[in-house]
Amino acid sequence: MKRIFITGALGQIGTELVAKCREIYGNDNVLATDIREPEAGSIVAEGPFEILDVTDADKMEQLIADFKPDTMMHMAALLSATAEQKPLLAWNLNMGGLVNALEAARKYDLQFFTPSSIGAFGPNTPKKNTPQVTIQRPNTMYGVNKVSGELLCDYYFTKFGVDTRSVRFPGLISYIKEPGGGTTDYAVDIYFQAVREGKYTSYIDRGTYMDMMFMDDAIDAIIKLMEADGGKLINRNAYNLSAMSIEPEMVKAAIQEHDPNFTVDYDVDPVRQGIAESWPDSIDTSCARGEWGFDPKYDLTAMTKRMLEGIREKENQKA
Ligand code: VAH
Repeated sequence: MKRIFITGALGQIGTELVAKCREIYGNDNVLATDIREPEAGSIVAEGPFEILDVTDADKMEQLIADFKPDTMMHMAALLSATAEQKPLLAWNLNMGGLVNALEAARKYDLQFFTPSSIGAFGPNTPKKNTPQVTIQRPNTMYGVNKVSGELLCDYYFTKFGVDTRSVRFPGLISYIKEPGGGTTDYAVDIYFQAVREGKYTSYIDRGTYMDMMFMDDAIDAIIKLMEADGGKLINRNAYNLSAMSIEPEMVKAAIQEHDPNFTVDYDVDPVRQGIAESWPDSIDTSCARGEWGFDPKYDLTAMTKRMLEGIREKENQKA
């Protein structure tokens, strides 16, 4: 992997993935693309950038022909809550964009990464220590997109020899770029509100466990997977990844270690609560650990410290 083409570069993962790839592979070896211009001062704006709607196959292939990458990281997608509000838009963007990206990878012989999600599991998937290979019958459009995407990546690998690689991300927690439209976003919002307001109203109920991971561990995992020996990858369609299984009261307690007066109350959103309850409580990551050395560094305590420090620094810069 030396020269990388990234879609969805302005998203929660894309923003930090672009920065990390430019740090490792060189600023000019990473072409960031997204459907809108980056904001002035954005990390993404510090290197090559092009406007791209991933449903426009011709534009995608024209940019690839010009930039000549060896790797595609396809990050553009609508997240779970938005996808449930606009299911047909989600299907067209999430699946139309993925097919275009896989076709481009096939035609230009690109190594390929796109994320799946714990959202690829459904209500009848085993909830605790969810296996790498198990029942996948999600009841959300996002989940249907993610299962379809895993199968499509498998197909392009077996049928066309495209070096497709993927992971099932848990909720990802970051202070660099606030997410939008996800179910796990409460676990990001709670930190921002702790710093800004000293209190938080959670739309996910107490006791609702979901897998989560600090963004630094997610970005490191993508790089490690893409640099791994492909001959050793058995579950390349999508590796279970997670660093912790947490629920809102646990996050509250971790924040209270820093701010004892921080409070949380609940105003549960039935749609996002329903999505969260259809997902596993905790997933098994032994395949990722065994096949390519996945090894997250941040637990809830370390993540909370980093989040509060990072948000305070951002808020002070605004002041
Ligand atoms: C979402 N953050 O909430 C995403 C993710 C596992 C959750 O896919 O939709």
